[in-house]
Amino acid sequence: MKDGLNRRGVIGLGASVAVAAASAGAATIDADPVAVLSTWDFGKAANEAALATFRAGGSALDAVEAGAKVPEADPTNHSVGYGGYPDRDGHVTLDAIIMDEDGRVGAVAALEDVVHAISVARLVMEKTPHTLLVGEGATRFALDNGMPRTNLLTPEAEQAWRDWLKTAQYKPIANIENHLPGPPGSRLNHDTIGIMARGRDGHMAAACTTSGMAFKMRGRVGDSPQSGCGLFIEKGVGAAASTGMGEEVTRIAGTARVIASMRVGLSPQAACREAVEHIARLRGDAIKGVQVGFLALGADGRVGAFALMPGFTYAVTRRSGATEVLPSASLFNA
Ligand code: SD4
Repeated sequence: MKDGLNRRGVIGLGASVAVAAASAGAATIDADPVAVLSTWDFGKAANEAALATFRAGGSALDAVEAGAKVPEADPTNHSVGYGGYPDRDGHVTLDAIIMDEDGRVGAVAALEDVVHAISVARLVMEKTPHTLLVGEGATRFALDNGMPRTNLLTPEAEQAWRDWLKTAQYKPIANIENHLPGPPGSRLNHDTIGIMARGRDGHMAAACTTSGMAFKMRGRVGDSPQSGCGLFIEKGVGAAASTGMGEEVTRIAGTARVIASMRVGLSPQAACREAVEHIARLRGDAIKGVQVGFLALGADGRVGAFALMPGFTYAVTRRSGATEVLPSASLFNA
């Protein structure tokens, strides 16, 4: 086994939480199946919006879009939508993707001046022959389709950027998000939302939206809007999303890997763990202190979650409306 896996050891928390997560997933198969699953504790509010959309007769696509719009509109969430931390030049740029199990995909990257990147991604999916629009073209497309122009840089986010500039010397800094307030992987550091929904008919859709890494280089795009990296879905298999340091996920096409493992029979939990272990083996000391988390929902309703570091949480909402926020198991202690 390469250094990466041994260096800090597999943590005790992992086993108990893994069992909890696995049993949570197993319990969902019968009476009260999982309807919505999303990353982080703030996923709870997103899940509730998604479930309300289901109950109003919306599709799985409608549900994940409605869910993703909740953190996008929240100015206190500094890694999604309005209020997101800007790039190192002071521009808030958004990445988002939406997809369903029938191969429909739409995404935007480096979108500016529009709050609901996920809705622009859906417009890309529904109104263009393309899967991804970036930058100025994405913004122009959004405005042409009636999305309102909004300054996404809140005074609070601008102040955080100005404070960062005082010491950053404008240099790209590896793992910048892990130097923000709060422990690595906490709500302050990694707020990307990946959300997956499964309708009564079993039809699945998924969405992911983020402002990406705080104070990133201008033009940087992470894993989130790239199919098979930040999000992936396959009919009859399930859906997977990632959060954390996008470069580490993109490097291995992380969610495509999780789904590939599930396709050959791994549980969502084992598949998420396998992808995290692969990153650790591949990257060794290069991922020291870095957070990456995978979350997966099987077509049978089972749930899996696994992260490099402690601190990753996820929200599970069942058809009845019962919601739990659970800690993910992790590979390392800290
Ligand atoms: C990215 N994975 O842009 C996203 C954002 C995130 O912690 O989750 N940051 O790399």
